Amino acid sequence: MPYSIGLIPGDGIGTEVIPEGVRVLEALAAWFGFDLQITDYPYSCAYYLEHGTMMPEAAFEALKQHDAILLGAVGDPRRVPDHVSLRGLLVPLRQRFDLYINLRPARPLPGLPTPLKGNPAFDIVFVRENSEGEYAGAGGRLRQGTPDEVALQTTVFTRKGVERAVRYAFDLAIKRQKRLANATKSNAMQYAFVMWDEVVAEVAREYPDVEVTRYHADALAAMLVRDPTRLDVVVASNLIGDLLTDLAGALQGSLGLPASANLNPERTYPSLFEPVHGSAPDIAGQGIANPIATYWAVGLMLEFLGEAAAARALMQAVEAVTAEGRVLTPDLGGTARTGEVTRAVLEKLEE
Ligand code: GGG
Repeated sequence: MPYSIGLIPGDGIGTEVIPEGVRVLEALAAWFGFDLQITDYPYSCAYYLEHGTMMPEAAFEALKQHDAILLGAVGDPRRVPDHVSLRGLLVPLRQRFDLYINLRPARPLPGLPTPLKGNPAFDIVFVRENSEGEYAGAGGRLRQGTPDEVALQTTVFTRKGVERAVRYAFDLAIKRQKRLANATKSNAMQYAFVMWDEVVAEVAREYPDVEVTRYHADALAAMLVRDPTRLDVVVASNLIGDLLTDLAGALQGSLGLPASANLNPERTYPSLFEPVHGSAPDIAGQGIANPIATYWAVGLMLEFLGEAAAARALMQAVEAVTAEGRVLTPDLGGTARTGEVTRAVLEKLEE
């Protein structure tokens, strides 16, 4: 049976990097002997401007039929407010398909300089709760546009929602260095994060071999910059995970590198894979977007689909290209164009 993949290139550089991801995916399918059935979806800000919605209700039913979804980027802030585009596409997909784990590996790639002194070899996986928390969408605005305006945005943690994310993080930590960092802000937010910390402490009793450290998220951000090698698996809420993983991406050397897997571990729904970066309107249309985050997203997708050998081969080829340092896009100090990086990776795959 072919793997059925739904593609949502989205906006800006999403439309430039997703075709590159498909090129490497198709090459890997030929080399590793699996079949693909790829369906393209137009959901984006351009679709919104034409139809008044980022994606129609029927799209959920159509996308549900796929084994996995590969998404580029969402956002065209000059034409559509960012909260309309993000909350009209990516966030509802995460919530409707119960993609409650957002998994983001962060490690520097060979040969690429990082902003950190001595280029330390950190290797972290972030587990971000992806279905509720600060992005639950609960809240409202009162007396809008008046001097007495009030805006409320409520963090929603359910015990079940926190526990399943935390348990996933422990299961991952036990397979790695057995160290789990729990990032909250429970000194300032005495309800939601205190319950989160309690759940972590309860689940920890089932994993006596995992060393758990509780951090305030601001202190963890400082530690990420000072000495990221001390971290192994980090578990965090939706907002805190979003912020920490962009910081970690910058520490890798460019936001053009990291990818994330939005997982429904039970496989009731298709999981969704994406580069961490956004639509980058400042460089869109120039053909210089870094496609590595998209290759990495393809690698995470292949691993999830059970094609671990293909995923490994892809990342080895990417790392061989970065180690040589000849074919790099401008965000990494090079002059290569997006398609040239794909050609270099395909050449490495052929070697
Ligand atoms: N690659 C998808 C994308 O456009 N991400 C931009 C973004 O703002 N993401 C926020 C999030 O991951 O919650």
